[in-house]
Amino acid sequence: MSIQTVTRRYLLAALSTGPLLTRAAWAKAASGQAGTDRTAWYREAKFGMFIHWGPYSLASVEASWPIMRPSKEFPITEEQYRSLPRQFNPTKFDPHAWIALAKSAHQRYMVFTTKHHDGFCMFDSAYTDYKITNTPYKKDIVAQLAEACGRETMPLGFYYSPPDMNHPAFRDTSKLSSTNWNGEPTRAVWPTYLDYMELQLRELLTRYGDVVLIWFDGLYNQRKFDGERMHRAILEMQPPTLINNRIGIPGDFETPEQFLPASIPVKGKTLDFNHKDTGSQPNYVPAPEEFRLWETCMTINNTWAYNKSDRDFKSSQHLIRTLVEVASRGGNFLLNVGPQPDGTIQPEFAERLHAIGKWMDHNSESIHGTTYGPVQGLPSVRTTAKGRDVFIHVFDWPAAALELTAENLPKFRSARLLATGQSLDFHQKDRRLTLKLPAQAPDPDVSVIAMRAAV
Ligand code: FHN
Repeated sequence: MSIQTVTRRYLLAALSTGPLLTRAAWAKAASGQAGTDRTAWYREAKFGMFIHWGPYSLASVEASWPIMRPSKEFPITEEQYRSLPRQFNPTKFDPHAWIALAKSAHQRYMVFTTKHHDGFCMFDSAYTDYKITNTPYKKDIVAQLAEACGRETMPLGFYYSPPDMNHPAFRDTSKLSSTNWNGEPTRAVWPTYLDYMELQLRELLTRYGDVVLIWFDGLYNQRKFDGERMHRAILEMQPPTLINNRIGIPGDFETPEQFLPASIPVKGKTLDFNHKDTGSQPNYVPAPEEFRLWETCMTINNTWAYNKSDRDFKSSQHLIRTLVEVASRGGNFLLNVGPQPDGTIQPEFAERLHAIGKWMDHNSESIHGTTYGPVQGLPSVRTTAKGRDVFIHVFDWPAAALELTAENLPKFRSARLLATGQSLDFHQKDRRLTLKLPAQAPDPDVSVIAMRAAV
């Protein structure tokens, strides 16, 4: 499939929920010129759904870690964990329901766990018996999800774990995973495992339609997985496919996990995926060419997989404000759901996604297709930018007027409340902008003011 066609499909996906690209950008993309900018669809999408699902969901335990690092939190033996596929039969799995929920939240791409660290394949791989088609369910989950996403123009990416507790060339499987879960690359059989990885990536990129991104999760000492080889294989099959930074080479985007980088990521500065970024320059606004694409992934409670005991759900307001925080620093937000064993998504997750969607129904213009805003580091205001628009996101509504002082504010010619369209009076002198506001905040979670620059 040509890059132009692929680009058009992603753009159709974007247009499936309203006019999103400027006319010029659409013309450029539709002409295929944007095909040379592989990340255009991703920077437009901004908000995606992560999905962690597998037989582990039956036991309400985290994916894979209970056998890698046994803990009292998830008391299950490796034998019990590995027996779960024999009971896995998600008869209520409906990919269209997942897509509908993602679209209701204005999530514009999905990333699904095709194989987590445990090595269990949610697709019908020819290279292992440890897979979904060898369960009572018998059918290929990835195939059904890919078919539904293709039908509903929902861009679909694949999470793929290089660590694989099941493969005897990744580790000596005569021992418990807890003894060698980081893999044993010095064993003579290690190259066989790299061949296995490449073969499975070729399956994933030739059998299931357009794959918008590969989300590797290499954990530690990632260089052992020969990222260059895996990148070559992926891009040989689907050149537009984006690749993250978790197989030992930078790839297309950074992946801070469960946290926001304190400053806007810049090229040449790698974010350690699970250690807080100290933020060398917290309020620095980089030039566009300095900016490093990034995406933070987060759970709604604290578990990536389904866990009926984890009732520590983030509030809808917290999640909406996190989406704004991420967008205000130029990032994508990959918000995770862990479906229940039967394939349905628990009401607490659905409820929060619907609440985000309600907010996005009249504020998505300030998120989709935007980048970091010109004003950074203020206590209860965030900004995003798109073309000649600057969107001011107000967390705590002030009594009468909002005053912003910033070095690089453009000269504005108009101001309006995004939710109602109401025009606002404002005064701008030098670096100071003063906006006259109605007493009542238009939105209890985050109210957005759309400023249009003069040029
Ligand atoms: O170990 C995994 C974890 O289960 C989950 O998949 C997250 C998602 O990014 N990644 C790893 C932890 O960093």
